[in-house]
Amino acid sequence: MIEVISYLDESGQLVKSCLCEIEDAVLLKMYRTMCLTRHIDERMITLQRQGEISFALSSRGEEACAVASAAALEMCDWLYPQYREAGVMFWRGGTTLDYIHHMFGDCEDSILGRQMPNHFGSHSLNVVTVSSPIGTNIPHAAGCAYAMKCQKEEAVALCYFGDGATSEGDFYVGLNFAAVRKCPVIFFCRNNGYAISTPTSAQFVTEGVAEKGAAFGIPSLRVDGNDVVAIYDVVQKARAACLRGEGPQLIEAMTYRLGAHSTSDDPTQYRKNEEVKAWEKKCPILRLRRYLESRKLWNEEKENALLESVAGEVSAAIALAKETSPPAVETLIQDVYHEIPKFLSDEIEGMNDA
Ligand SMILES: Cc1ncc(C[n+]2csc(CCOP(=O)(O)OP(=O)(O)O)c2C)c(N)n1
Repeated sequence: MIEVISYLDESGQLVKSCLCEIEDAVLLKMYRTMCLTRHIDERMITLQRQGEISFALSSRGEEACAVASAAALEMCDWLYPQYREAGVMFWRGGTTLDYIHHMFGDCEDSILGRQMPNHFGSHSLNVVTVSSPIGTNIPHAAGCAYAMKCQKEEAVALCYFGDGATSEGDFYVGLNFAAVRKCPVIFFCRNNGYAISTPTSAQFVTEGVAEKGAAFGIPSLRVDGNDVVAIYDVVQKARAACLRGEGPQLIEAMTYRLGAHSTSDDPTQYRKNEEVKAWEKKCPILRLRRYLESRKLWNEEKENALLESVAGEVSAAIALAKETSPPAVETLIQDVYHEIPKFLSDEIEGMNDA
């Protein structure tokens, strides 16, 4: 059985053996970023139900994976998110307003509504745009890491994916390439128990995903995915190993998807409420809050001020996005052709005339 590395227990106390030290400012920024992510997710689901946006996915319960891992890296490192990693955008300085414009797919969305909601990305933040086909980001990240190795860059790529992505061929292709070429890439799997309605028990007979990394000769470990301290520590160590030339590293973060897969899903059809309730007690945000309180870094007053400021920031951004026009029809084919074929320019003209 592979051990699950965990430093912060459910009551927010650090286990004695923990040697990882994280600066207070980093802990507080992680907490704010996780709270912001959760609040935005909740508001986006409501907006979808109100018909304001087309679709929404949430990282409820999994916020620590994105935020603590991003916190352990440097800005020069390239990130390849799946779609439950909005927290990396906020950690790296992406604004609430930019994110909400993206969720609306309006003319201020950096990708002009040409992707689904939650398919964020940012060139300036070194975050590669989310790709809908599951698992395709895995060989992309391996290739990026190989290029950085060839160019002798002091940076790594980190690729996020769910347990479901490890049932795709791209997972095996990406891991094997990275292992053979000793690419400086961290494969970060959020094992949240499900690929939509398919539980991990129906996907593989191993205990989890770490065993699969070991099969490629990749150092692979399992960490508590709701524990920011443990995630920060293992990602920092994995980065150092990559930069020492030790090749790819795999981290399996054990977590749970507390919400539905997306606004197109009803999880009551395939899992029991007791299972969800048990995981709610392991909430990564609550656990970090208790730890901050035990270190006298947090209290009720600060909590209320934070929630108020986050709610205000998000409401203001939503109000602006509601007033923003959709992208111009021409942008549908912008950046695709050197010379736009006549049949398409005719179609665009027809749509504009309609
Ligand atoms: C190649 C491919 N097959 C199927 C889908 C449909 N699909 C979208 S998300 C998803 C589940 C992915 O599960 P997992 O990787 O565990 O991530 P999670 O949603 O649990 O975070 C599936 C099957 C897809 N987008 N791409």
